[in-house]
Amino acid sequence: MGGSPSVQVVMVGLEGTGKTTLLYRLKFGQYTSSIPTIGFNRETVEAPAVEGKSRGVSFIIWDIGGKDNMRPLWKSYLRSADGVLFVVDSSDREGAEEARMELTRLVRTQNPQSILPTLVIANKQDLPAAMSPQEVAKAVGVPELQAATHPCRLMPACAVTGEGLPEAMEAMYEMIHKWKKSKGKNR
Ligand SMILES: Nc1nc2c(ncn2[C@@H]2O[C@H](COP(=O)(O)OP(=O)(O)O)[C@@H](O)[C@H]2O)c(=O)[nH]1
Ligand SMILES: [Mg+2]
Repeated sequence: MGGSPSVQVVMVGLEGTGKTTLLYRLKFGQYTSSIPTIGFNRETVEAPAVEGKSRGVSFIIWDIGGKDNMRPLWKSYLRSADGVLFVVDSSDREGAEEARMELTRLVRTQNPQSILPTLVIANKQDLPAAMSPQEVAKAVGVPELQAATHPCRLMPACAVTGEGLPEAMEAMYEMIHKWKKSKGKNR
């Protein structure tokens, strides 16, 4: 086919963590107010440049609603995906346990031979009550997944200002690239 590389990612997480805000921040380069997602949004976005350098990668991002009745569907979206973005509200200490359970479930329901690379985004880092990236990682069980050798990392961000998103998308791309190489895939 040629042209610039394109990867598909599924974005999930509890409701109100900022997924749709993040999607439109990437799409339009500015804050766009959103309404709660019913069903899903799908957009193709160019990866933002990191330190002025663009890789020219495009992401097809599926933003799946986080209401409990949508969660059983998360898994079905994984089939055509190359990676998962799991968005967490860093200021929501009470929701962290539920996020940990959903993240663990999402990883564990996949075939152990082909668990998709998962990037946890510790969003809303701008809020004074936000946990540090290290605290979020611990709260949602990232160290446990890494200890089980699942491809999982965490990056901090603020979807409203876009801070951290270029680095987060770069990390997601690197994880996918590495994963595809290890699986001998070049889709
Ligand atoms: N302070 C702050 N608010 C955010 C951030 N990202 C999203 N929000 C707000 O969180 C609320 C839920 O966002 P939304 O994108 O609809 O969440 P979704 O349910 O995960 O799609 C909205 O009021 C957003 O403006 C962020 O990084 N910082
Ligand atoms: Mg939404």
